[in-house]
Amino acid sequence: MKNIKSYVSFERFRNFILNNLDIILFIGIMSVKIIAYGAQIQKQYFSAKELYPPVLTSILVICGIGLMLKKRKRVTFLYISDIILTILIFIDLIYFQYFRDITSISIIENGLLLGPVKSSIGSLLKWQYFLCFIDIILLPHIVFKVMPQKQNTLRARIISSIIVLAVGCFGSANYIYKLSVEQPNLITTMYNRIYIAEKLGNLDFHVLDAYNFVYRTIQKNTVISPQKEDEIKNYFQSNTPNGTRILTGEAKGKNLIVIQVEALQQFVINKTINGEEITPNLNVWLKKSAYFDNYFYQVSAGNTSDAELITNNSLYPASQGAAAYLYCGNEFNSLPKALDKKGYTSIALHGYRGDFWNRNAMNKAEGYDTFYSESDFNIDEVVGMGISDKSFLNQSFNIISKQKQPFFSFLITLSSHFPFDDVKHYGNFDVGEYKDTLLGDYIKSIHYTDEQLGMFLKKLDDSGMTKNSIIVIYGDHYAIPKNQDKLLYKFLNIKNGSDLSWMELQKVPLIIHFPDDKNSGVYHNYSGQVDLYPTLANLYNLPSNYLLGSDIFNTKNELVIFRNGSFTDGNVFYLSQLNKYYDISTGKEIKETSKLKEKKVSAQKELEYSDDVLNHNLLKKFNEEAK
Ligand code: GP9
Ligand code: MN
Repeated sequence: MKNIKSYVSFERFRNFILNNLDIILFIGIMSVKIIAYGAQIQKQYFSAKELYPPVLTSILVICGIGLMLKKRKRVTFLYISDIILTILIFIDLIYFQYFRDITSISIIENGLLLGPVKSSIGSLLKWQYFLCFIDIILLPHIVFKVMPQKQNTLRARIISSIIVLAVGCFGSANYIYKLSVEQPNLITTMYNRIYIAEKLGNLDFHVLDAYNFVYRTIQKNTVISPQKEDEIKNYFQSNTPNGTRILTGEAKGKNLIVIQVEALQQFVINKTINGEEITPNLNVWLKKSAYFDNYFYQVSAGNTSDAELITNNSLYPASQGAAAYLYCGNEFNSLPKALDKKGYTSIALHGYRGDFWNRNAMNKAEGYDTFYSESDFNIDEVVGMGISDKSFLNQSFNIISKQKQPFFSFLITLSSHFPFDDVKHYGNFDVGEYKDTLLGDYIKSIHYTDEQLGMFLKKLDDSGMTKNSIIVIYGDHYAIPKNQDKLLYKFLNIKNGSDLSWMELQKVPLIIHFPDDKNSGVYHNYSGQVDLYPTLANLYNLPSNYLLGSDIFNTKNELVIFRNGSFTDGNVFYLSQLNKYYDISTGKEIKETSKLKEKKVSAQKELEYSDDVLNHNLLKKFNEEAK
């Protein structure tokens, strides 16, 4: 009894606290700082109870490393860690004030951190932020003086370190895993950085960011031989059209207005439900336009941002992660840059956060003169994820009509974003038996967007802008996920839906409108997003020497290649996940022929070249060599 008493005695407790004062203070202080940062960035939705567990486990990892060291070294290690992390939190706080985003290595790499912030740093500082440095001043006076110098044995150090490290590492891994299940692709693509910091704390965010940076650096630093470079250059050359073509220079001097519509799939076009057209406005508009009804989206993990990348550069998205995040430091031969050489000003407009999908950085890298994002719009009406398409398109029209001509404007809509559940704002469109299903909600949302597009197009018409502009409308990617395939097959009356039928449904409409409704008609050739830039390059007479797609007015059924290696030539569909070929007209599987194998290999080659271009920033090299 006496032994137990002395074991839990105050003396022992006091000694334990004193012996581990550095660890205890480090946990306490870092917890307060990281949680305080979380509260700053989340405000309304902040919950310390939710944020604390992942924050604690990440702090424990640092403590676990410290516990391995001898007392004095441990104290110094924790003190230096405190200084580094405090500076990081301080920078994150200031950066957030300005960009509503978190600092990351790619941002520092691209110099985006210092540019605009530097000039207004004074106004971004709040005196409270300096409070986070108080402990750094006070700690040396307390810890070094109070802590006894008695050393723990090596065994005790190793055991305590392993236990704390294990709790920290497994705990952190568990929270990261949970987030990756809740938001697939978030961790690998980092498309919503601030959300990661909100859920895991900024310490974990910076660890993940560093991991992605290392992965990316390794990929970039695999050496590429001069022969391979030449091979890629020759490939581009062979893909550059020569000889006479139709419609060359047809759009010379005309404005270019491109509208990338969120989740606009092909199947809703010219389709009715309960006798009502889903997209009545687009249906009228496409009769006056060149309408491509076999146009596929080619996005990968980067989703919307991939559609932007493919369309603006005629390159494929990254094999892993989001290209907009991974390659924003690259040089691009983008559409805005090519038009700039013809005297165009280019603007990008999107009513959501400028940091989302790294657009602040990517739009700059692609040469847009101005990017109008959420903070430039008056968010006077919200539908779904953010500003309503109605308000966005109205305000965009005002911005566009003030532009000096000729201009290129690239608009991205938002209201028809998954999960399409803001039904009360989509209007009263009757979807009958599909009410309260994902498909029914989507149809309602896209009907709403169609109405807004109709009004926008009318404004362009009334203002006379259609007379001197090329107007391009296309969908960015799918709306209906694979787990809803049965419902979609039922709606479209597809019996025995197969992998092939699903792939055939991954089309988005492409509508190109010319002044005076020229070149209108339905074009059935198979094509994809990678082909839009080469098509516009021909219309505007722009160089097209480093583009991977082809001009769809002048080619027929070139290979449409998907990121996973699947492809189609309009007759046959190769599905890489099954390694099988299908005849599109019969739906039957067919045997691989040497011709088909050749196509399969060339699809893989094209993807590989695109990866090489991005990983090794080859366009910069090619451009320099061409000077
Ligand atoms: C947000 C919007 C949505 O800015 O572009 O992106 P998504 O989730 O569709 O990739
Ligand atoms: Mn999208």
